[in-house]
Amino acid sequence: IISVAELAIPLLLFTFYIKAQNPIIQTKYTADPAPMVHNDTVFLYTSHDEENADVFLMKNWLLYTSTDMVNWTDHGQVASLYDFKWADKAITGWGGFENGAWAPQCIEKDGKFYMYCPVQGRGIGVLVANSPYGPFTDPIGKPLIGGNYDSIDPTVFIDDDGQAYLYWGNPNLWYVKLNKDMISFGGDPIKDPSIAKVKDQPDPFHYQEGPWAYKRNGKYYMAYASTCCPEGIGYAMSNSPTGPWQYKGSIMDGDPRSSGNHPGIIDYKGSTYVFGFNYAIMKQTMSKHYERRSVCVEKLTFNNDGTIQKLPFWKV
Ligand code: FUB
Repeated sequence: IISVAELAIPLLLFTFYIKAQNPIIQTKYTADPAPMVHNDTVFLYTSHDEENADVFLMKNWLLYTSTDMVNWTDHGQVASLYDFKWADKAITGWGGFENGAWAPQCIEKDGKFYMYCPVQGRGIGVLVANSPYGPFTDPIGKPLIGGNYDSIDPTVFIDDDGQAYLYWGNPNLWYVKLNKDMISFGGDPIKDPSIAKVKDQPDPFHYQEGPWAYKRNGKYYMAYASTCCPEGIGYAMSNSPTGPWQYKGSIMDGDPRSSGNHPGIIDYKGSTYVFGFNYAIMKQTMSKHYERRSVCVEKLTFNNDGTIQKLPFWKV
């Protein structure tokens, strides 16, 4: 008969082995994780902070894959700013062209992969591919969402009835219902007031940017980079994908030494994971606004009423 101690040691070792070491990507600077589960594999699309930046230097989007949430295969660049011919290259400064490949998200529908990409300052574009690895091309040749709608940080969600929603924005949360083709919509974008910061009101969990739509047990969740700055990860819940959203609290507070954050949530092999980022491998002598970020991941635990248990922040 095996003793409890004999059982406990391999169990402990196994638990240690399967826990990812954060940051999970340490060979490049990555931010704005957008995980997608397809055919038992996690496809992790990220934005990419380059060296030599004063603030943001972001030209392309990267892809990593994993089947165990511990080992990640680097597939390199999956798309870039240069895939959008309409993106004006003449702009310089903070909004300069090569500072623009901000937070993307990719989703599968009917065997095609749609990647929504902000070109900071110019709008949100969409790319399409027949494979999650690409090659991705621009099917419409213009921004899907023009530049006048706080147009960064798209998140896309397809409900059980097949209706797709695109949300985005900083400092406001906007959304549209996408048409079946995933590359068009009717009417005007709608601004959601329900989780916006109320001017001059203390409110630690208000929506700032980086929305991520997610559904579990019939309840809709909107996770987002909350407060500013530092940004933690907050979340709100609703009975409908179009809100109104109700603040539920903080999944993770912001590390005081960091600046941003950006959630991505998936269910995979029986667990729910939240991705985000920290500044752990940026040189400690750099200020937090030298954006050299690193994607991290943690398991989420839900309470019986669907609310989420708070996690400690990823230390810088
Ligand atoms: O990575 C550039 C921007 O910083 C993202 O679009 C925001 O969500 C924040 O992470």
